[in-house]
Amino acid sequence: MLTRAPLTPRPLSLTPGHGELLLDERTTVGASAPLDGVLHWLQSALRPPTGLPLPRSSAGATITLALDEDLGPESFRLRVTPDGATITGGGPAGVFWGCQALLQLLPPAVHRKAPTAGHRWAIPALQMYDTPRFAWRGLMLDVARHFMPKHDVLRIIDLMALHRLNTLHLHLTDDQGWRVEIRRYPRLTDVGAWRHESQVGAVSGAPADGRPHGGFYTRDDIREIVAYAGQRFITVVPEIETPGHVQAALAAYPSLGVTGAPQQVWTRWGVNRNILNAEESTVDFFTGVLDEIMELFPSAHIGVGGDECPKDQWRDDPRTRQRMAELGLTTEQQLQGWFVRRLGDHLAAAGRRPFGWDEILEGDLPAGTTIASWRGSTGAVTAARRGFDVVSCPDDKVYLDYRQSESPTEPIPVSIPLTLRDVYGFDPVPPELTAAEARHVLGGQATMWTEHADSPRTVDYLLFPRLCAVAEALWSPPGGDFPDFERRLTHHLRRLDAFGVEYRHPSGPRP
Ligand code: TNX
Repeated sequence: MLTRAPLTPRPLSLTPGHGELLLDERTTVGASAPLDGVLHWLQSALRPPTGLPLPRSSAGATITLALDEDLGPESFRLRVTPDGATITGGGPAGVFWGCQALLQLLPPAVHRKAPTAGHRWAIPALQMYDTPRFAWRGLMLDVARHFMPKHDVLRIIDLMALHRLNTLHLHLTDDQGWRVEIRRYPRLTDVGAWRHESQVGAVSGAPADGRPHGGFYTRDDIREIVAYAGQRFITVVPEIETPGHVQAALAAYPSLGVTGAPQQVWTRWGVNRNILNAEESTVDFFTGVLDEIMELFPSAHIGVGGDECPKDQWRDDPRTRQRMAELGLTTEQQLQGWFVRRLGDHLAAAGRRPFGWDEILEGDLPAGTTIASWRGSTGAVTAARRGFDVVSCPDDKVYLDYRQSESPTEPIPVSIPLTLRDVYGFDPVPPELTAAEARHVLGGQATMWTEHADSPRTVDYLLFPRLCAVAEALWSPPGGDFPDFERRLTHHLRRLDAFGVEYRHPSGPRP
């Protein structure tokens, strides 16, 4: 019976029972008040595909949601008998993840948006207990290189929920675009959100169509994304890149740059030499941006970027050299450290935690900073040993913009191959860490850079099914067995089919 509905991610403990629970016209749902939101979500998920009314009942409901504070906040117990189902979580998030497990026990058609023919809405009897290995189970989405319309971001959030991922790191700004409205600096989006395509298609093969590319999220778009994610127990962590990867901001406000020269939103990919100047006025500008960002995003963490910042312009600029002398700094690395520290202190003073790529370890950092470790695991090791929390996203394991096979016909052949099996082998904790150091590893995240993913369809192709493997690496205990994962995936792909995901088929790209 269980092989009919194998779960992804792999459950910690599951004991099959006898018989099944059949959902029908008489099925009711119930929960206590703190779980109203989860209950509404469950009704809104089950009603469209089943066509069942699923009314709320105050006592003796068929499906009951409950809390038990002895469990961890994201942990849950699921008990299904022919008479009913109970999902008990340590907190509302645990109940919600239990609901996701329940959905996976139903036929894949439960992921459709309207009723289709001939489904028995049966759930196999069982007892299950599950708890996530990591608190940060993330996906980083680069909406700067190619803008992702809000509707598609909401869809990605639903797909994250299905895989019990709980953190969406939005890379909102880069050389090629600024994607969030900032009221006090309207040119950031009036100018910085639009570019003329020139290098598009260099790898993906898509022809540039000559139209400007762009878009951005208004403040209400962001509020909607944050609230929609919140209803699914997903935290949205924003990132504003500094002091490199800023050409879109320089196009809007050239005086933020070292040279002050007019710029266009960048139309190439790669590492850009144009970086921010280290003036007090630039710190003020970005603390102002971060103030508006903090108004919109309630997340504990706020990203300040920090990766790939070539220091040539600082080295060659007499004013910057003078500034360094005033600040008593001798290297450009220290100057980057000074800049990141100023923004980090501003965030910390507001009760938030700075979050940046592992390059920021080259400078002095406020306590409570969290590091996204991307250059292999060296950043994770250094950060954990220095007492900083870490989110592991090593490029050789979870960079889902990288090509999915060695095949010469593999579409979007970026960088080194990262096969499903490679990704499945991801462990966020580098083996050289002691148990005490490893406690700094909050978890991990897949990264979806979009230089060569110019549409949501291409993002689907690159994310799936590799994101399913990442999700399991972040939720389930270590030591998963790839052939077992592949077997479960065969079934899981039917869920993705019903959902409408254009994944890469594990046997290879289809003709
Ligand atoms: C490096 S990873 C970058 C990104 C690129 C990515 C492409 C990181 C922090 N910086 O700007 O999009 O490589 O794979």
